[in-house]
Amino acid sequence: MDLTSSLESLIPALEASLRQTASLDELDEIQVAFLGRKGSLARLMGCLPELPAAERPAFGRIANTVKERLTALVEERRRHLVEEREQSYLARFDPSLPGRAPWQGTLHPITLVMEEICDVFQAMGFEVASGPEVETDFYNFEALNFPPDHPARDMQDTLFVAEGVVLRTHTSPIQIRAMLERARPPVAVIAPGKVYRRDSDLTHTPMFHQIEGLLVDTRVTFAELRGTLTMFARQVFGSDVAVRFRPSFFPFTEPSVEVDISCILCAGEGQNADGSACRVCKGTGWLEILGAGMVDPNVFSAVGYDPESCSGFAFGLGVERVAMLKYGITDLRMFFENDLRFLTQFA
Ligand code: 2NL
Repeated sequence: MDLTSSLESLIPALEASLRQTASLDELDEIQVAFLGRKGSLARLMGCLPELPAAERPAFGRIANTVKERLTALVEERRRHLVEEREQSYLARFDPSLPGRAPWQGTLHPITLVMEEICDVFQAMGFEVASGPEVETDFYNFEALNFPPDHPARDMQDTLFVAEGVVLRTHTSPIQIRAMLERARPPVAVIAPGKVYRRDSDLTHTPMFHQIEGLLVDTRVTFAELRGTLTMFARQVFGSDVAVRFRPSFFPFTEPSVEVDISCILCAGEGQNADGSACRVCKGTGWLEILGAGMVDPNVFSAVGYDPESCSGFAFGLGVERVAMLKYGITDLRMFFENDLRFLTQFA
């Protein structure tokens, strides 16, 4: 067989091969065998120099025509096989099957409790404020009437960023800023946020959440403090809880109180039906939920308010503690382990 016939015979040879090609992988192999750099066509073209010079142009033309034909045959087969693959996929695909619902996250229980508490105070007319987590000594301590040698200012208790710069240890600085932003009372703000302390054990984490509140006007009395915080406690823990106020001390309030509610597990009884001590209140019948007090005159002076003509109350609570009491959670670490089996229960 001469070279030209050999060239032309590639066409029926490829056609025969393609008829037996069932997959795209096989097709790739056949394409290489016929049209590849070392394939049949290339091998025959390699014989060109053996031909007499006069026959070479004609041979070249035929070779090109054969190449085009071979390429067209491969591509036609490829289209067919791709189409077949899609058809078989569609045959297996059931469009009537229900869709897979995308995974949807839930709000963290701390976020939920924080929002709930803010809602209660917003309904009473308080405005939600926020501020930086990195604070200066002035906003975190000095304006709040902490004496220079107060233990909270110690490296032992506070996380320092630089000399005179701290991670806020409470959200009070937000309220100091709120007062400075307003030339005069009234001020009614609620300050939720993350706070930081140099503390880490079973019942303390270096970061936790706090909500503070502040009401300043010309004649705010302790009666407003009692009424406001009693309303708050009943809305968050139930309308039947009893509330009591015990004397306490904070540098930034005078007088200061700690606020307890009757135990939500034993209803203030202090014991279970069988007479054993209640595990939530440890037998006391009371749960501490808040610290509060009348704003110390020195705090008003620090923000340029006249302590003679204005008065106010303030309070602070730990969100993790309130969330634990509200939901009966006994292990603080639950909030920080990010176990979805725990977190998704509060949605
Ligand atoms: C607690 C006690 C409290 C305040 C926070 C406050 C803020 C300003 C002025 C005066 Cl700007 N007081 N905040 C007052 C009393 C208690 O927190 O046990 N927190 C977890």
